[in-house]
Amino acid sequence: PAPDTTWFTHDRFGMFVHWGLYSLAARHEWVKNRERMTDEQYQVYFDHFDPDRYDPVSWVRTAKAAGMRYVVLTTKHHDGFCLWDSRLTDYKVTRTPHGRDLVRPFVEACRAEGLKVGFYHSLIDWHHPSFPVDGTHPQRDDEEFKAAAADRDIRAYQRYLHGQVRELLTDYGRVDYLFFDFSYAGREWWGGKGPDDWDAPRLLETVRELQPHILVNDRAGLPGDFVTPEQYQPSAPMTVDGRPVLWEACQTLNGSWGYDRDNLDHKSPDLLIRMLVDGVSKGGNLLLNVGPDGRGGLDPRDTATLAEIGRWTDLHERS
Ligand code: FUL
Repeated sequence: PAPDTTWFTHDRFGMFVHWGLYSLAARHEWVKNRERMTDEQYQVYFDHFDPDRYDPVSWVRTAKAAGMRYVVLTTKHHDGFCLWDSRLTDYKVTRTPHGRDLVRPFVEACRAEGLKVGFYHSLIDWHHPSFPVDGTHPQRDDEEFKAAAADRDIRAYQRYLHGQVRELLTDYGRVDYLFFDFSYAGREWWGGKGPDDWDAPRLLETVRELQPHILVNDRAGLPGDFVTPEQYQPSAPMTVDGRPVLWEACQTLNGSWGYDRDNLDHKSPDLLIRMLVDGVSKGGNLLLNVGPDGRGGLDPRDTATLAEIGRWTDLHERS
């Protein structure tokens, strides 16, 4: 068995879902970093996490009606909060008031509707006690915090990261797609973490061993099955070292990935359809993001846009 790219180049259009504790703050998924929040300050979102409107079937049906054929959910974003019942941490949904795994019903909803299952998983972790403080970390300017964190050992974090990826790719049946996020070797002011820090070769080996058909992106810092331009549309088919590669542009609806209540910078359905068509004409996919709110509901502005896109794909799509 080898990575299965046939569905990916056929389906072309997927839904990205950024959802987690930051959705309660309702002002961008990097809120903990941007506002330099401490764990204690951020805890309020954990203590109140109880998404009573979580209905993954309706998410998936919304995606399907828009013409999307795969859905990618943030199992863990940079804040470290886990949407599944990981055995390796208490910083997870099953310890919040909600008390239930969110990943399983999501996977089941995708399967029931015939859509492919994707996981986004953050390599960066602002909560784990062994994750060395770098330029992305909310406490990057807190000298006392940094001194106390000086002996953090990334190898301990690696074990956690690899163990969690193993859980996700063992406990939920077939997973079609994995989006790691992210390496930034070379960007010194962010700390320059790269593939060595994640032990990326072994990580990718584990992924392929557990899910031989899976497609993995390039953001563990090693070549993957596809490349991931973020918030821009390439002007030509993409290549790496002169060779054509599969690519997928990920795009927001309003510039924020996580629910951002007061951000009104929405792209029009017309623009989004043009981006989809232009990307496909250059051999690429479009992964279009929604950020459900803290209660799990989709923003009506987003569902209206997706419905509009669906009217277009209904007319123009062929199987
Ligand atoms: C970025 C992340 O830092 C953003 O929060 C978002 O998840 C985007 C898709 O990838 O690198």
